[in-house]
Amino acid sequence: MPDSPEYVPPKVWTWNKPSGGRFASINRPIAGSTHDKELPIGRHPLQLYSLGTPNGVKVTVMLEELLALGHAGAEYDAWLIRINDGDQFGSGFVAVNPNSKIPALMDRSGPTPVRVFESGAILMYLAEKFGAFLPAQGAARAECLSWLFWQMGSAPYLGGGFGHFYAYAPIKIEYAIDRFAMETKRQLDVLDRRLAENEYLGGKDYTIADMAVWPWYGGLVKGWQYGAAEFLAVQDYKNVQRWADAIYSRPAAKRGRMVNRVQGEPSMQLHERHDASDFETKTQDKLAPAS
Ligand SMILES: N[C@@H](CCC(=O)N[C@@H](CS)C(=O)NCC(=O)O)C(=O)O
Repeated sequence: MPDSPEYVPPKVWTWNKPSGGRFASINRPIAGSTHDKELPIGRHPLQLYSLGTPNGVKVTVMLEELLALGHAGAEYDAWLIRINDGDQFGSGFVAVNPNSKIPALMDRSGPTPVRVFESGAILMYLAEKFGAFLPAQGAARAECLSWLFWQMGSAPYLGGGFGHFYAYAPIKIEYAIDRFAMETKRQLDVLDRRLAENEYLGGKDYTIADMAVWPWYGGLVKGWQYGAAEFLAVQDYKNVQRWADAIYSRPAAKRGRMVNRVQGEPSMQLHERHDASDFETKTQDKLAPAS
């Protein structure tokens, strides 16, 4: 457990006790692998190593959308990386993402495999590879990328800031919760104003910007994150609600949200995805009784 609010930091910080809280078992101050473990490789061109958190869902939504558009080259194997068990510190995973965080992608479609890490980089890579969900040039491309990078900079305040101190920290610190609730509500207002005048974040078209923002802020206003819907009065963000519902009504977004998901309704959990038919036959409600 951390010390009381009167804690006085020492001159030099040292890693001399567990940090407490939900992620105490995986938090550490050094990078690199902790153990040797090769990653599995499936039969498809794209190999995704991930978990169904908001950062992971961005990529599975994109892959399912690409497949729905008819891009057969976007067929993928989605392997489960259990971050609470430390899978992200295995040598194989670290070779794909030296930052030890999901999602991580290996594109094995060409003669030399290409690794891509960071969800924003993965979305851009896929959008450029398939020529989809990212305007090719000009103002529309600039707007899409602006919102994509807005997400990369903003979501850590929501997840690492608000979510951590409201839901996961071992003690409730009013200062921290106030600071990050304020910023989270400001961010929701930024989105709400944008979506009051535009159907999607980039403008009239659905793009990778929406796919990046939806799992975080769409999930928040739908009450899927941190049990904080009432606390943040998410019903007030009417345009964000409208946009979140519109994306959730897309079959590909629904499927993307199921992949590598390990909590919630068993019929919505597809731990690994290796074939389009897995959504019908391998969700946890179908597998669990047999296992
Ligand atoms: N900026 C990264 C963030 C990725 C990230 O934070 N992933 C989390 C899960 S949502 C993770 O793998 N955490 C494991 C750890 O911190 O050890 C991205 O967008 O890909």
